[in-house]
Amino acid sequence: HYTLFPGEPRWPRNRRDLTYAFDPRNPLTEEVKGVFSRAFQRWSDVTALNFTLIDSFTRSDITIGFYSGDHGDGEPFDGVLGTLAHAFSPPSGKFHLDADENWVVSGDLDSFLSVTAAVDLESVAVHEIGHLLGLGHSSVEDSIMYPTITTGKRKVDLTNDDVEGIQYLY
Ligand code: TQI
Ligand code: ZN
Ligand code: ZN
Repeated sequence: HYTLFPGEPRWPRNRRDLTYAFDPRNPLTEEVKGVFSRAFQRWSDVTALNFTLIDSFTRSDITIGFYSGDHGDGEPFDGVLGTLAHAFSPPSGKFHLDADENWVVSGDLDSFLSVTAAVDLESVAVHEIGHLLGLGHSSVEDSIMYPTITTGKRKVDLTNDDVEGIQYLY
């Protein structure tokens, strides 16, 4: 079953349109930006929420960045594997990814075979966006919010449990 954070924090009901922006210190390809766009889409498909990419990193609701090691929030990243990413509960909007992971962005299964410790970016993004919106971890093994991911695997489809959790909140 899904869980929520203590106090059930969520984005206010009158904030259906949320914006996101990428840290300008991380120049990202259109391919990488497309992965995040698709990950947000999976949650907007099942709620009244809309997510729009804007240029201003300082004005956006959700801020996304790739960082190595200590990056100033007291939760340093740890190199390959271990912690992959973290996102904070509403209304923080902070979504940080470990720049040292071997991120796979293509969704192409062959790329997993040739990359050591490959981590599928879209799978992690869908999970972290769940946290950004207020979902904790789930006990349902196939759910996006289950707290285990297998390297070299892709898990991007919301399960009924994820949908029930997000529809409870929004
Ligand atoms: N990062 C953890 C996570 O996102 C951070 C974390 C631990 C956390 N406990 C939490 C966040 C409680 C919110 C609430 O779960 S991680 C997975 C998964 C990670 C883990 O890098 O370990 C995914 C990132 F679920 F597979 F374990 C992405 Cl998909
Ligand atoms: Zn961080
Ligand atoms: Zn998690």
